[in-house]
Amino acid sequence: MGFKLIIGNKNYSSWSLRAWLFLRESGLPFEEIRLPLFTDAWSQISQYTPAKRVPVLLDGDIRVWDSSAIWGYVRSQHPHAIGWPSAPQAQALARSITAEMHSGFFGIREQLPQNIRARIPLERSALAPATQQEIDRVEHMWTDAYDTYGGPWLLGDFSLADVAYAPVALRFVTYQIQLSSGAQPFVAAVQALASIQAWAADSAAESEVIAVIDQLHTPGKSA
Ligand SMILES: N[C@@H](CCC(=O)N[C@@H](CS)C(=O)NCC(=O)O)C(=O)O
Repeated sequence: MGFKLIIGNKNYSSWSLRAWLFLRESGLPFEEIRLPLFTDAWSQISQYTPAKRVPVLLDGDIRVWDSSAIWGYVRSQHPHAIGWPSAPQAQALARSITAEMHSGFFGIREQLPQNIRARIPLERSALAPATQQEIDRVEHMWTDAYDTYGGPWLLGDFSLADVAYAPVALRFVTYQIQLSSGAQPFVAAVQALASIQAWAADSAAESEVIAVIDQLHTPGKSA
């Protein structure tokens, strides 16, 4: 019996994308079950996880939720799935920045929510100071990683750090956040991935709209 992955809307669900991208880039087959957030179908989520969040991985009657738990569980069975660099220094950085994403960047999450098919140009100066600082942090992180490891991905070869930050790159595209030249190669690498292009095409074809996200930066409606 193969894996099944429960995901939310491709357009809006960044954590779903992280689990999906990991499985796709690992070359592991899986069936996709899409439960668009906050629709009638979404109520089925409680059948799959008491946490009521996506993504959830089903492996027969085993259920794993939370993107990082899904990576770890799958990697325990498929050691060649996308993982960490083996060199200690690179691995330390990859693990650290990935954990930083998993447990932080609340300003980016709140003010630049994933909305892959939209283009909503924003000036950095229009964002809260804390969000601007987070964007600066990401920009420096990506620049330093490329300076140190030389690309084509953050730590050289594609790793879980790239999976973690791919949705952030897509947010910068949505909101047309101008990045320094040192941080641009990561955005370009993410956009060039066939798996990301497939996910973006599916996002564009989705009919559901989460108005609070689409209208977040509409004058008079912003938070
Ligand atoms: N840390 C979790 C986050 C999961 C999460 O917040 N998922 C969002 C969609 S991207 C969700 O299910 N939201 C539903 C809700 O808030 O009710 C992970 O890594 O999987």
